Amino acid sequence: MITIYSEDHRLRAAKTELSDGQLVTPFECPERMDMILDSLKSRGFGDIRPPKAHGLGPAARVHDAGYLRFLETVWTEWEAGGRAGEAMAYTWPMRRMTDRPPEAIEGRIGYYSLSADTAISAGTWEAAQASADVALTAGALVADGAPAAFALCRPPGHHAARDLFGGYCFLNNAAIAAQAARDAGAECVAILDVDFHHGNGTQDIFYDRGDVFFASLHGNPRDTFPYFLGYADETGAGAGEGTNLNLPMSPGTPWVEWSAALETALAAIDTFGPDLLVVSFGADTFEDDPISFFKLTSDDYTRLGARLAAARRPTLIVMEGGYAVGDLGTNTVNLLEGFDAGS
Ligand code: 7XA
Ligand code: ZN
Repeated sequence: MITIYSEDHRLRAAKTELSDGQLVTPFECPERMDMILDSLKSRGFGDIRPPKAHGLGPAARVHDAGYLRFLETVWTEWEAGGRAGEAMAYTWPMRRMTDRPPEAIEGRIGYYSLSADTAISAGTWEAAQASADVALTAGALVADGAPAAFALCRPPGHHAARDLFGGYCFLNNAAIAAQAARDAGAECVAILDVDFHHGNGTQDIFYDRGDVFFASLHGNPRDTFPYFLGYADETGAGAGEGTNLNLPMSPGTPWVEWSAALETALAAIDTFGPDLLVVSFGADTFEDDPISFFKLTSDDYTRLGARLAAARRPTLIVMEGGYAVGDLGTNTVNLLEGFDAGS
């Protein structure tokens, strides 16, 4: 399987994350990619290619124009105010408040964010654009006939909504690639999100559309991030009614239970009959992940890869989360190896 990867991810190098009431070194760090690259090269997945630049057109198909302008300028505006720290949100439009983007950057950063964990620093915007290019370039390979491709995206994307960043995400790479596939002629696309966290951004973008099916296996939002979306009763709206499937699970969920939910999702996707399957893949379902609570083992990722291959659809695998950095390469390449073996 070919991997698309950009060194520009290193431009995303925030120093701070608000976690457990402290400013810590971000879990979503550049070393994650180094571990995956090492494993790819040592295990026979050395066909690693750079992305092509696509400009902002494809991102503008799923993201709000004001939001994209905000991402482009937030760091410059923040820094121009003489602030010593990284750009962080600390106030949000809440119940019974106005829905208007303020002029001041302290307000606008809250308007366009869903959480306080994700600090913005120099280079974040450039890295986010490169990450979307990675997904688009890998998607183009599949559109051109490759049975599958791996988009080694960083920063991740599935929490990024039409006009919100957070959860380490800025541009929704999977959604941008899915929309690009639609624009290139795919009649319908399914996105299967197997990251530990609910893909609230992807759900938000496609919730009222009948041409993109979204299925997500994730930690129950009553117990974990993103808390305010991802419940089983969110099934889609309008033309999208019935095209959103949430399968939330409890702390301690092991493969036997998780894989039963996977079968449910794949059966629904099969009924939908997409031309393309986009897999939002996070290895934070791993038993030793520091911020998650499922119990998948390294061998389970091989099983997952084989099962995805058995779906027999053109498949774009898009990297999302995974923070057990020492095991991340093994787990990710296990998935790819399982997929190739099952193809
Ligand atoms: O898939 N999403 C992630 O892996 C990032 C989740 C961020 C959670 C932050 C909680 N403090
Ligand atoms: Zn995650």
